[in-house]
Amino acid sequence: QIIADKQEEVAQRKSLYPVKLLEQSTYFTGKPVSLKKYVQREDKVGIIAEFKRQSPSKGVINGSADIERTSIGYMQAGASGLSVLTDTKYFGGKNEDLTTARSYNFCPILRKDFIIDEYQIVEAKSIGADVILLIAAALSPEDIKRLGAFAHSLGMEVLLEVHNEDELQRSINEHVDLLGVNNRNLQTFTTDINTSKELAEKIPSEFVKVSESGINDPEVVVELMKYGFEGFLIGEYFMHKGSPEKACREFVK
Ligand code: IGP
Repeated sequence: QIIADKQEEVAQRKSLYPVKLLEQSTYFTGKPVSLKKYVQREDKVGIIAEFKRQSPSKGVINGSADIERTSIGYMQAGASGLSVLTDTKYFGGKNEDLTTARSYNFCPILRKDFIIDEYQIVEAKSIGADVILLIAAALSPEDIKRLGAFAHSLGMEVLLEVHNEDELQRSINEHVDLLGVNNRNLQTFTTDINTSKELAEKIPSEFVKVSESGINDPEVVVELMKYGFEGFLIGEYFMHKGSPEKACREFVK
């Protein structure tokens, strides 16, 4: 259903904001910042801090959070990058959130959305994103390769998200930069860190490993680093706190 909604949304946006228009954005001609490089910095734990107001599984997490304050706070806390939800229907996000985050921060920004069409990649760049997410569970291997190649042609990086070995084996290709293991089971919405641990050794070493979802303890990050993970995508745990920045700081140091 999410994908059907996206198709409709993309069709509407295409006619409202044609590619020619998006290409005129000053961000469109800019050079993206590398998330790969940022999470691999020696002196910091690679936290990718997510701005998420709500989710289908948890409902409202933080309805009053402010993107300007939160994104600046995350970066001051030492995060390696930002992840900004731009899906409105399921996650209460918007493109303007990402553009606001961009205007206040020099850091890699991941556009967190359900990408199914090249148009959304042009749009991602035009609103100031550096990295796109491709979800193996929602795309064919051919789509992943085609969309990844297109993102690379714009100088952007690609984070491929997988949940299991089958998705991993069939979906990886040379247009992927970071490999994210989502610890959240899409059927039950429960999270299990063992998903990351089990898949770690199956991920070819040329990809930067990222563990996503359900991370709520700095000890877990220390544990996952032993399995070769360099990036940690954390949303809910930070967002449900009064001070997402303070929570983030505890993970970076
Ligand atoms: C963050 P959490 O449990 O820390 O809030 O998870 C992130 O991994 C999660 O928001 C996410 C997501 C997604 C959201 C992972 N993959 C795909 C939307 C679409």
